[in-house]
Amino acid sequence: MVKSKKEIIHLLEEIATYMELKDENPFKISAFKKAAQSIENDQRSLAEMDDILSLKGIGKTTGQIIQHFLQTGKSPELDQLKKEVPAGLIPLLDVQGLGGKKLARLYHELGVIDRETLLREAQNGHIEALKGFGEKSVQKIMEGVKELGTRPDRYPIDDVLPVAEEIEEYLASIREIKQFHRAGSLRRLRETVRDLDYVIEAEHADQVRASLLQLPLISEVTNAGDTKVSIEVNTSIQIAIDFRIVKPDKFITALHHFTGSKDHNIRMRQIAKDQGEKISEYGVLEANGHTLTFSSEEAFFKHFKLPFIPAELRLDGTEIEKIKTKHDFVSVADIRGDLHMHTTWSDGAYSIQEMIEACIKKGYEYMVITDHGKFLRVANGLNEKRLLEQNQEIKKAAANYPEIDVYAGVEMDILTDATLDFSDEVLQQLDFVIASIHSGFSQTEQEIMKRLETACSNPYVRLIAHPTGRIIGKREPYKVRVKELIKMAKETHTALELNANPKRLDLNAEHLQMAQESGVKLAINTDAHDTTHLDFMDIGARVAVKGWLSKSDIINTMTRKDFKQFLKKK
Ligand code: DGT
Ligand code: CA
Ligand code: CA
Ligand code: ZN
Repeated sequence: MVKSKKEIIHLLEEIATYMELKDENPFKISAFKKAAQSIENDQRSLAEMDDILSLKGIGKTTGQIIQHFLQTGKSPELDQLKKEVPAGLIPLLDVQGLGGKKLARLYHELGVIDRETLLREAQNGHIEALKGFGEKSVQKIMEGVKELGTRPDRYPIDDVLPVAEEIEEYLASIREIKQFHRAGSLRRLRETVRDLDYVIEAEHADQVRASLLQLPLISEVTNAGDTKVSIEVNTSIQIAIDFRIVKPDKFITALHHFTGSKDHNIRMRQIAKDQGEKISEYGVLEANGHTLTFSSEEAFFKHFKLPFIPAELRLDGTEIEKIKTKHDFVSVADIRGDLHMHTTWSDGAYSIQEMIEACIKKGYEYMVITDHGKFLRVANGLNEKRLLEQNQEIKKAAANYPEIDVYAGVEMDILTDATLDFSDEVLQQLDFVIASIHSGFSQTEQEIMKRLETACSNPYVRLIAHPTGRIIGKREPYKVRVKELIKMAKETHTALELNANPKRLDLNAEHLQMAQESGVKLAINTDAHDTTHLDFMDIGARVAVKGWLSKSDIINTMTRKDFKQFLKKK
């Protein structure tokens, strides 16, 4: 059923796009865009909006469509539109530089209906000859088309996680499986993953194999051996999966082997060799010909006089030396609050109350609400008046929840001219100010660093959010010299954010280590735009382990009292 405003907004926008492709009356199209905008701009969540149809900006037609969608979760209007527009056009909407309007013109004026016809019209010069399209934009479109639909070699982890969850749900339903575990790069939480690996414990491999081959998503079976099943699935992405089915006593050594990394394994084997032993996926072969097996990875590492090495750290083998001196890592259980989240006041899907209740459910002792500031108009950013109004609302709501400290903050933009979106006079009224960059991604290193410097040196800015701006596999970071940013952060007592959203994960392992070595504090935040996003904290904490971080490096592990104290002064 329809649970959030986002779904309605998406429906309205999708209808508008299809209407654009159909070259419908611009007034009709803009009615749908306006309706979407007015829902977006309302600061209540769907559950709190009993009068959604009477919102200004929602007319008779849009109102009926919304009402039907709310009641049934369906939209016959959209279904009809989909039938009227060539199916091959839709994937082209994802091409960089092509929106609904431009694509509509190519469709109507040149007969573009799919990838092939688009390429044809680009090559024969017809697109370039159209008004509003130049040589440059044709070039950009061609590049975008080439990227489209080609199966990448590696997938960003965020694309892979939902597939893994789907697979795991299936594995959990196979009765003959005693236990299973993620292995390979997914278990190590590499930023990109080539294929998924699972180690499965079972007495009878053939029964498990038969069940695996019945997985509904399979597009190809590449191997159905005795103990190894390899398939390819076709779901949100097309990706290969290796399953290893092993007997109970071999589970741990197989898990270690297939977790890798390859270089970690090579180094472990060297260590075994030095003590006259041999590691394989089946166990540890002692000099006397006896094979040892283990009941846990802890026991496995202990056999080599090593502390447990978290999978996230199994990298190039050097971790095996390093772990001997440093092995207390932050874990998600140490996190006592989330310091970056959005509500319906800007572009979040849930209200202040709903976010508070969701944070209480997570067991947090404190939280900061940080909606966007006015610069970010696309996200319905708050101007001074609304920001201070929200501040009051947050305080009012907070009074009803003694179990958690709810602080009022803001995610303020650092503008392209290296000024800030709000004056100090406004900022000083807030509990916690986050600054971040959402614009001018193509600026020079010098310009970017100047902006970050302004933010760090501001007496009210406590944290730089998503400090590199990258989207894994999709958008390069802006030109930030992280080392220099760390230095600025140190000098100005500004914290840096490990953004836990698996699309972002700003600050990689190397950056985190640099920050730790310089004594810069970090915050692991989810930047939640939805209550379910609060769960990103698990991934965030695991990325922190990749950076060898301890509890004391992270500000949101502070006790409730210490955090309150911390807020008083930069
Ligand atoms: P990926 O799939 O490229 O994202 O990265 P991985 O690490 O998941 O690589 P994958 O799937 O080829 O193999 C899974 C693990 O199995 C790997 O991390 C270590 C182990 N492994 C596979 N092949 C070899 C090998 O030739 N030598 C050693 N030592 N280990 C291997
Ligand atoms: Ca793999
Ligand atoms: Ca593999
Ligand atoms: Zn944010």
